[in-house]
Amino acid sequence: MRNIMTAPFVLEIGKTAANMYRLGFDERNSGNISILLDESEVGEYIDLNGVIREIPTGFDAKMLGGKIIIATASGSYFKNISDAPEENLGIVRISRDGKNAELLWGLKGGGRLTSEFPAHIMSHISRLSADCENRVILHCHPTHILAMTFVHELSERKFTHTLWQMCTESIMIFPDGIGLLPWMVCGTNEIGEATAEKMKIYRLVIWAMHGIYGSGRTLDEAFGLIETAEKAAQIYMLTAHLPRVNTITDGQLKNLAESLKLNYRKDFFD
Ligand code: 2HA
Ligand code: ZN
Repeated sequence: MRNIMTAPFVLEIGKTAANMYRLGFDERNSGNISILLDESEVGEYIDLNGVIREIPTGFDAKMLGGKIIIATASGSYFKNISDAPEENLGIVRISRDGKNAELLWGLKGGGRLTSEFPAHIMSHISRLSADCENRVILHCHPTHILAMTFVHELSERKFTHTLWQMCTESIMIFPDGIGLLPWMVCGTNEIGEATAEKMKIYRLVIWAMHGIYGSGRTLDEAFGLIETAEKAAQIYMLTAHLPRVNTITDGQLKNLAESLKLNYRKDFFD
């Protein structure tokens, strides 16, 4: 067996989490990450038959039965993951009946899976139905996205359109737009179901006055979506209270999208 502390998926989560902490996206124990892993990839590092304990999922996760997932632990501080991966991460396999997560590694000291496990698992199911190569779900609290949900109308169309207008790259990176949920109690199956419903069509979903979910085939892709949206939100928050002298017009945005042959949400323009 190879040393799991050197596994690319462990190292990558540690590195990304530390980056997100430094960017201010993940204060204290906020944020959570989950990544679907290939059996062959994990099998090089851990015994796939050695179930340490069974963790009830509390919802029907049958659609992911047999899948192996690495996820952050409940209460884990993103700044500390790379120093103590075994305490701050867990690798689980969803049981065939979807009722349990079988712990194969990590959550050392009796740790629990992220409180947002329902939202992660349900979102994985949705994203896989849209893109069979999607592997990553990422949640965090980017400052300007959050701030913007306090002062901008919470309409998916208007919110996305404003973010598209703030940076030329926005429409190139998320032409499919951003889903938006009203404030809800976090850590519940209800917010998980609502997020997953949005994830059927969006790769990004904002939780008003809380944070954002991003998804992708890789951690870089999911994180890249979030940082692009956050950058646009930052420009908005820096300029919303000032007289607007210049703007990227709808015509210019459409020209850009058409010239790049993007499959963009045409209905998000007025
Ligand atoms: O894991 O961010 O939404 C802490 C959170 C809950
Ligand atoms: Zn959160």
